[in-house]
Amino acid sequence: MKKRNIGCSLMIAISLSLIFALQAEAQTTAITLDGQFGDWLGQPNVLDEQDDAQTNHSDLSRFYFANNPDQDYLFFMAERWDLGSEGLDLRLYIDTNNNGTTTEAADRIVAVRYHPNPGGRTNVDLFDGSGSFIKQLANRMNWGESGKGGKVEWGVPFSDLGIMQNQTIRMQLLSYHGTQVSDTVAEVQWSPANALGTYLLVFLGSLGLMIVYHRRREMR
Ligand SMILES: [Ca+2]
Ligand SMILES: [Ca+2]
Ligand SMILES: [Ca+2]
Repeated sequence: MKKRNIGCSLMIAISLSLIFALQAEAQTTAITLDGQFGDWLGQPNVLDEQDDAQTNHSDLSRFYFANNPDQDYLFFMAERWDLGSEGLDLRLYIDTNNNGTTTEAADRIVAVRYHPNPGGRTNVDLFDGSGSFIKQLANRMNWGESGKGGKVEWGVPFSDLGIMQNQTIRMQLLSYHGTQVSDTVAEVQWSPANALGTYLLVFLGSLGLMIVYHRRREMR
């Protein structure tokens, strides 16, 4: 019964996420990496439920993604339920060739370390799917909320991801408690270049559902 309830709540959460994502309109402001978050209003996002993580400070609530017109750059924002002063460790797994696995050299892992004190300090490192370090994308940038914070934003150039306009990718955001996965947001499939025009395709695939469901089962 408990497993069925988990599956049911996941379905509801993901359905709500899809609604939020499809509500995204073209009338949004450009994203700026500045530790301010009004620019994310109306951008596509995925909802994640509360009290499903290993710790409160790593319990994610939303994952946002966007790109600006005429800029080959992907922007992301993570939000947690707890507005605390503790740090937040994130990994964004990007299946760049959209084949259902994130462990290939062509795939990417974006590691984000955010600490509200001092000043919402944020470090971002880029790895390929096999775990090999590629480059540092940010060092002590003030891209997160300071004080008691819950939000952090970051960006990755298309060139560092090895993707082109109109290329469909899959993404999944995880938070960590030490070396263990703490929280997992539903997988998103995205064609970033579509955000430049009037049509944005956001699809939460059945594979993503399976991955999330099984990872949560493993956590219990
Ligand atoms: Ca901003
Ligand atoms: Ca959560
Ligand atoms: Ca792949």
